[in-house]
Amino acid sequence: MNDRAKRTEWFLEDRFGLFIHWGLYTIPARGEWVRSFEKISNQEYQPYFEEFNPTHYNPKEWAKLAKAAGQKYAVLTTKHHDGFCLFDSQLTDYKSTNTPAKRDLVREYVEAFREEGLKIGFYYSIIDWYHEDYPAYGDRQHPMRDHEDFKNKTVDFDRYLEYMHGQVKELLTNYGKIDVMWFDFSYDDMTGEKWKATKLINMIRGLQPEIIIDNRLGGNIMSANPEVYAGDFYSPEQIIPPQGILNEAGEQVPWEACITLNDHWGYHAKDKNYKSAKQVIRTLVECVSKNGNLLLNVGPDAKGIIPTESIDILAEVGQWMDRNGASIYGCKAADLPKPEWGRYTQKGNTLYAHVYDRGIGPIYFAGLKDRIKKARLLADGSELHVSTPWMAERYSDESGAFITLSGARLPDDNDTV
Ligand code: FHN
Repeated sequence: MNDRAKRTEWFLEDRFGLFIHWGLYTIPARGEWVRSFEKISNQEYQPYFEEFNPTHYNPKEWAKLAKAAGQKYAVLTTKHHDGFCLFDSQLTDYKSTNTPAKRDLVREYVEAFREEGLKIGFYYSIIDWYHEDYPAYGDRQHPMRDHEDFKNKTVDFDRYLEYMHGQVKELLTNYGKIDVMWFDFSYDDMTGEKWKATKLINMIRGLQPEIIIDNRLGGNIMSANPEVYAGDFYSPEQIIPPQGILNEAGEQVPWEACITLNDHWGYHAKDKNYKSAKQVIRTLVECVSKNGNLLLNVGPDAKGIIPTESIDILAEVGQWMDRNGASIYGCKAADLPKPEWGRYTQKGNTLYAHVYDRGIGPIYFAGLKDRIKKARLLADGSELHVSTPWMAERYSDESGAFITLSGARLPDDNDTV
C-alpha cells in the first residue's frame, strides 16, 4: 500500500467531518469575505480586533454536537484570509490572545475535540489580507489593491512565505498530533512553488508524518494531476463531482466535498437559507456513493455560539446516522449502476440501498437477480422479504425521508452462505 493510501485509510473510513469557519468577521456578521467585498481597510477592521470576545465559546459543546451528528473529524479555521490568528502565534500580534478574549481558541478546540475522540484538522489560509508583505494580486484576492496603503508599495513576498511557513510549523509543533492540514487557496499563477509548496510539504511531513493535506497548495480545486503538492485528497467546494474524482491513470482518488449549511461559510446574521437535514443526508450518501467524504460547515457567531438552525440540522442528521451509519462509514461506490430510485453504497460484499423515493410498488434491483442473499432494514434491523428481483413493499417509509437497506449481500466467489 503506498504512503498516500496508508495516510488516508482513516479518512476513507470516517467519511463525515465538521468544517468550522470562525473569526473577527463574525462581528460585522456579513460573511468571511466582508473585508474584500466592502473594501474595508485594516484601520476600519481594527475595532473588530479590539472588541472580539466570544464569551460563550465552549468547544466541548461543539465537539459533542459533532460527535452526536456522526462526524468523525473536524477542521477549524486557524487563520482565514483576513489574517487574524485564532492561535497564540509568536510571529504576529494579530491573534486571539491579544484580543479581549485572551484565549488560544485553537488550543481549546484541539483539547475538546480530541477528548470526544474526533480527529483534528486545521484550516490555514495562504492568502493574507493583513500581512504587509502579502502582494496585492488582483481584486478578488486582495481587498485593498487600489488603496493608497498599497499604491507603489513594494512587498517582500519571501518574508511573507517565511511567516506563512513559520505559522504552519507552529501549528504542527505546538498542538500535538494533527490529522488534517487544510490549505486555502491557490489561484491564477499563485500556485505550487510560488508558495514554496514542496519545501512546505516536506516540513509538514517531517513534523506530522501521518497527516493528510488537501490539494489547494497546487493545481486547482478539482485538478487530478498527481503533483506532489496536489496533496492527499481533492477538495471540491459546494459541488459533488458527477463521477467522483479520477487521477490520470483513471483511478479513484480520495476527495472531500466541503459544503455550507446555508449560503455562507462565515457567520452571516441575515442568511437563513438553510438546507434541510434530508438534503444533508442525501448529500452525504451521494458523496460516499462516489467514493468521497463530506465536510459540512458551521459558522459560529461572535459570541462563539453555533446558530440554532445548524444545531437542529446536525441533531437530525445524527439521529439518521445513529441507525444508518453502517451505510456510510468505510463505504464506497458500489460496483453497480446507480438505480433510478436512489443510490447504492457498498462495503465489502454488503450493499446498502438508499431508497429515496418509494415510487409505485416494490423496487427493482437491476442486475442483482438471484444475487441477493438477505435484506435487513438498517433503521430497525427488521427482515425484508426479497423476492428477486423485487423488493417487498415492507421497506416503504411514509416519511418519504428514505430507507437504507443492508445485508443485500453480493456473494463473491468465496461466499459460503
Ligand atoms: O475564500 C474561501 C472561502 O472563504 C471559504 O473558506 C472556502 C471554504 O472552502 N474556501 C475559499 C473559497 O474557495
